[in-house]
Amino acid sequence: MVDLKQIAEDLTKGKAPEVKELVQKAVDEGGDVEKILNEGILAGMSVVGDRFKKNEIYVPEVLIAAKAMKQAMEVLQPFLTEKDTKRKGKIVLGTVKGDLHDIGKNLVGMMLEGAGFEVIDLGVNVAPEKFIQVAKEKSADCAGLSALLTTTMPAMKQMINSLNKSALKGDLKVIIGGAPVTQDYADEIGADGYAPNAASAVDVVKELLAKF
Ligand code: B1M
Repeated sequence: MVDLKQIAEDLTKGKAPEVKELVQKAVDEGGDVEKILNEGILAGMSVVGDRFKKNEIYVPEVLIAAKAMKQAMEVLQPFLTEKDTKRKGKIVLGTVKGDLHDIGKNLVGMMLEGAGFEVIDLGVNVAPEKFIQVAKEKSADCAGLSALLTTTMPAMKQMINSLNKSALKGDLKVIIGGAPVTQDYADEIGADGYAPNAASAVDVVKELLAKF
């Protein structure tokens, strides 16, 4: 029987082929898909998140681990859909209008996926109305906005203003982040949450969506 701890351990080291092979083997052995996800893949990503938060590892290591997670998820995905495994919540994520920086946003998305959330990545240069439109269509619980330019930060405020005028007001939580963004700015524009890095974004979203 595949040791799920081994999957977690290999994932923290970014050993993509080994992780994928072990996950496939665990599935072939008839293992519980949810258990493989939670005790193997997500347990590994949780360790990666903690180490990143403590500055024990850096962006490249996280990206390598996240790549291993993505490959392993390809094996599990068909079974997860089939079993309709309950995800922790749905997040529409994007870099705001006028801004093309996506490395940090992608990292946030990977960490959220690693923590068991469903992420709908809208990419870069996302208009305020687009976040709201897709959140409505997909019944998302949270919108994650990233900005790397001081000149694009006002697009976050525009999104919250539009949200407050929409039917989703109060239902869709908003978390913001990016190098020039601060907690003060989040408070000023009425965002529900702010996170300085990808690992803490997971904690903030968990808190915001505590009902799940
Ligand atoms: Co640009 N750029 N850039 N750039 N770029 C910066 C941001 C800049 C600080 C460089 C500088 O001048 N020192 C500066 C902004 C100045 C300012 O406004 N304060 C700048 C500029 C000016 C520009 C252009 C205007 C340059 C030009 O064309 N004259 C232009 C703008 C294009 C546009 O967006 N319209 C531009 C273009 C580019 C590239 C395309 C070349 C490239 C982006 C490639 C890409 O993203 N695919 C690029 C890059 C790479 C950078 C730097 C060097 C690195 C950014 C990065 O990826 N960091 C950056 C300088 C720097 O930071 N040293 C710079 C790594 C990443 C992991 O960190 O994104 O902060 P970060 O994400 C962190 C946290 O912030 C947080 O978690 C992440 C992980 O811990 N986080 C969130 C991010 N989003 C979050 C969302 C959350 C929560 C947390 O919740 C939803």
